[in-house]
Amino acid sequence: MDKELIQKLANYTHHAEKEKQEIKKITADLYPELTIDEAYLVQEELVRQKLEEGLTIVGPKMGITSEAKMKQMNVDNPIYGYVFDNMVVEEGEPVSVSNYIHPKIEPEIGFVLKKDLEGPGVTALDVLLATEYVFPAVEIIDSRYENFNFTLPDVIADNTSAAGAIFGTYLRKPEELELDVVGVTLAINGEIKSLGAGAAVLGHPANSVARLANMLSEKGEMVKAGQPILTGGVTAAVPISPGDYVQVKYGGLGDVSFAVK
Ligand code: 0L1
Ligand code: MG
Repeated sequence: MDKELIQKLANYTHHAEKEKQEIKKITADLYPELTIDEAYLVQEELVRQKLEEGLTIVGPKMGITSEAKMKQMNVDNPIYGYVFDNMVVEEGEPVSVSNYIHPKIEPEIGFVLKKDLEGPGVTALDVLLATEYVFPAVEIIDSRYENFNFTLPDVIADNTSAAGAIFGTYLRKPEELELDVVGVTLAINGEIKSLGAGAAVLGHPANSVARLANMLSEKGEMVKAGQPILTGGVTAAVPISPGDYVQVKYGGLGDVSFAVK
């Protein structure tokens, strides 16, 4: 795959994100043979373009972390992308649907490490020992592709649908709770829309951070201390609309609430 094509595909998803315009998936006809490795090259170029525009990376995010989603997409590995500074919504601020194409929200468990983690061979125990604190978070995903319809390479080239993040401020040491049995409910206007437990994330959210460290090691990178890490959806993603009031509760890990306008 030559540099020109990588740039063309990164421009394609990047432009759609900036213009909030739905696009056909890359594999529909632009480049049907896109592989996972090539898709990460496109993602790297997209990240490079964003950095060149003056944006900064806040932290990495994991996606496709539930067994159900992995089976549905017929893959063995989750995927990763990046949350940028312009995606962060401060807790308490409303989420404005007009900033997105067709946003959905996912409750997630976030980690902040006190030391860098470099794979290969990183385990969940290594992650827990390296963790400064865990926190509740909500990710806003907004695939740039029509109807959230994509293959795995497509979504990797679209920075794994990353569009927004609300980082809750209720911080806990990982030893203070069992993250696999943290129950999560997501209610909109008082009605429960989805629910789950931390174990939905690769059996335990620490496994997700370990997988991230091990995947990043394949390109000589590591998971860095101090960055918030989104480990993947604990429940199914739920669409949001103006007028919604969202309340997400995390057993033993606080809550995150916000209005949608
Ligand atoms: O964060 C996620 O799990 C989303 C990954 C991309 C899949 C999607 O957009 O549904
Ligand atoms: Mg997510």
